[in-house]
Amino acid sequence: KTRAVALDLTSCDREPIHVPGAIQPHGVLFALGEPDLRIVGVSANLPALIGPQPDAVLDRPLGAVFDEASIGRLRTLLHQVDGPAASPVAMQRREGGELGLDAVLHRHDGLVLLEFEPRGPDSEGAHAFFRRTSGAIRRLQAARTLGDACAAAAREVRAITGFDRVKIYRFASDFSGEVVAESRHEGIESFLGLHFPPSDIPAQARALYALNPIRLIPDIDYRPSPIVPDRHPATGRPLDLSFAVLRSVSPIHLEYMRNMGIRGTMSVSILRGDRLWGLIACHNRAPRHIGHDARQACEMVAQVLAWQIGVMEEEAVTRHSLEGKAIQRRLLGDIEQLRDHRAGLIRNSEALLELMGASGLCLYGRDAVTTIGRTPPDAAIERLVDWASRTDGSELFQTDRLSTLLPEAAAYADVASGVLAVPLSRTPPRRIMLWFRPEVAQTVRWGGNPEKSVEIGPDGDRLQPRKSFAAWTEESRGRAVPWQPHEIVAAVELRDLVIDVILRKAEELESVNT
Ligand code: BLA
Repeated sequence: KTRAVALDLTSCDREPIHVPGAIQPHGVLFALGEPDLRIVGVSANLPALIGPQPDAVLDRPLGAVFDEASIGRLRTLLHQVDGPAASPVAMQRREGGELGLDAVLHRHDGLVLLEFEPRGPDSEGAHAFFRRTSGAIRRLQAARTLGDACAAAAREVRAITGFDRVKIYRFASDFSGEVVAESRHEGIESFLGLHFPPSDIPAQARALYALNPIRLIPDIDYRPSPIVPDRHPATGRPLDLSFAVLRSVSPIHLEYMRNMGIRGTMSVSILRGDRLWGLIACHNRAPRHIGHDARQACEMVAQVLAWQIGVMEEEAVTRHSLEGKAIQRRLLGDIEQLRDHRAGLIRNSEALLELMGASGLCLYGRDAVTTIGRTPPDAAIERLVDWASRTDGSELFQTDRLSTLLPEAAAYADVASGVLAVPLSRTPPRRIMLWFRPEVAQTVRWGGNPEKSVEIGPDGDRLQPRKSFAAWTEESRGRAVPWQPHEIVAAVELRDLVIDVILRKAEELESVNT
């Protein structure tokens, strides 16, 4: 093994995956200083793929290895790009000629990183590339729902890459995730609908994937090739490979894939702005390398999908708001007809709960407590209101894990782990509208087969999906689905409507009395 790793879940977040000191050996990495393109670091497998020994080229200009025309092309590209270059540069050796490798480059941390990798069988020239990607994008854009769009993206990425199984993996707010769409070879098991705990893709990996949208592990059984020397000439620190396509990946993750029976993987980030919405995660039972062109095509599919997700999420919010308005109109009509806002709310209770994604509602007032759906017992509501008014008097109050704030709420976590409390009056005596959400169902289907005993590899038992899932289930006790901004807006609108009705009633009473 390349290094010892501590065997607890918390250390997962701390493995510095961007400075592994090594690359995957299917390619060669050069670290170059500017402006003279001096070789300040190179991977130890240089002789196997390109020629000279590392010692023979270190501290010499790149021209010691490649011909003048190649260096010229590289310099032109460097003038044009700041981050990663969009297309490979053709490089020829001074001796030995054509390489049959693609060379991609990017600038990062004051160095140029030049990476050689096998030319994909899919290298195809601009024309074919655009025909293929524009076809994929057209089919993707025909999707009408989020589910269709995800399914189409999975199909297109599988068609482009030939992976056995392509999944759209969506992160929840706690960074656990669910496979929401899948395209697969019939011979490989389905992951559709399965959930995975947050620890399977730890925080630093998610942060890196938000910056660098694609990674590739052609063969998880590779032996890392170290970079010599692994030292930034200016800072003395290990080389930052955040944006390198050849970056050697976490041995923990390799073990995880081994336990899953997978040999080759690729994943592409689905980014909404700078937030990681999900991943297109690809698996292969046999090793598989994907060339530069095909990777770019997959990145484009991910970008179009992200754009569609944005449009569809906005549409869903608009739809929600229109539904909210319709329910308000109905509610107002009913209140007028019944001459009682409580009776009006009760008559519309099902639609209201659905609109709010809540399972219970309580209208708490000094003279009456009305409950709809599933709510905590009256005495508990009494104490809850008392507590909420003390902590957060006149303002709207919301939580998706009540029992961490009010320990006694653990007793009714199954009906009210989430609470959204909207005061109807600013001063005592209190009137307050409380929406409740249950604990997230513990019935999600998780990604580990409880019947099958999982192999324990050299990195220990934490890589059993079942164990990490059990930890997550424990962790998610007492937690509800968080309240979304548009749901909070809907609750405030309903509050305003009810206040209006109450005020009008009070005025009517006053005018009768005077
Ligand atoms: C990385 N974990 C990953 C990646 C994926 C997953 C997609 C990105 C790398 C890749 O493309 O292969 C997880 N893959 C999944 C999941 C599915 C899938 C959930 O297909 C479901 C369909 N992993 C663990 C545990 C730890 C861990 C317990 O299970 C830590 C203790 C670590 N996973 C881990 C690390 C990385 C990772 C460190 C980063 C690998 C890297 O980029 O170097």
